[in-house]
Amino acid sequence: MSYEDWYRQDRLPHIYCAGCGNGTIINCTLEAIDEMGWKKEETVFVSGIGCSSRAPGYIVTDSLHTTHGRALPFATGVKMSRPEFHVVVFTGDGDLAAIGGNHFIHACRRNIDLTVVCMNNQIYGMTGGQGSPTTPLGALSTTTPFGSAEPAFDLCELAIAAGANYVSRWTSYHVKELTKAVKKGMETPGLSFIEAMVQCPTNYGRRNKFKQVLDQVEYIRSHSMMRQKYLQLMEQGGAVPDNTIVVGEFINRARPAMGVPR
Ligand SMILES: Cc1ncc(C[n+]2csc(CCOP(=O)(O)OP(=O)(O)O)c2C)c(N)n1
Repeated sequence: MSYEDWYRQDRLPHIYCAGCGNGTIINCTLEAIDEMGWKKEETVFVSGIGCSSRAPGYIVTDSLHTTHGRALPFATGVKMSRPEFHVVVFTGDGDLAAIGGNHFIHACRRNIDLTVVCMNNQIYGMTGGQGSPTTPLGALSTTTPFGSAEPAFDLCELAIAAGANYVSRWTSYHVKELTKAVKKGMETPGLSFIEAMVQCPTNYGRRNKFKQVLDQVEYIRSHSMMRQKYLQLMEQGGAVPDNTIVVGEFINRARPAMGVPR
């Protein structure tokens, strides 16, 4: 596929910092859409506010760049009024799980037929690096200058508990796996949640002693553990290293969904 066909050339250059992982996630999502054979005029992107939420503005389809935390209510409106449309939500960890947390659990509960891609950089990127609900224990941010004292939300487990039909987590390192997961999410009726861990060199990396972009990508890679292996270890009563990123498919089920085209 040609990415040029999907990007609004007149909106370039984009706002992302050098080394940002968001572009990788957007490309993987567009690749999955291309493999699905979705037409541009049938596909709508919806986002909230944040660096990650800027993504729809660079794509040629119709899109909604909405208010902070409200991507899912807007996406719900689009899907319920036009179920034949394919609706993809781009969001960030702050947008989805802090100000938008309530909307997230209820969209999963209703199991609305949406594909939700969360670029989790573990920080508020756009506003200069405040801690978010996914900032790891001990991590530095402008609001946690001595290291975050709070445990981080596990967004995938949250989506499962709330009722989403498809849930997986990958990272900006796992390009092929992530593309496949997004596609599988698109194929699954109901709410599909795909969490993509991304590096944020400017606001997370610099503060947390990743001197180079690649250092952070390598950290993400080396801390990733397949879910099967993780579950096995847990069953045996074993321990996993701190800040392990559990990756893979978490659930693929067929709870009754809303907004599925007849
Ligand atoms: C109602 C409201 N509160 C606060 C803000 C300020 N604000 C803009 S983006 C953002 C955080 C975004 O974080 P995240 O969703 O993780 O996205 P990122 O920029 O890291 O991709 C905040 C708090 C806002 N725009 N609107």
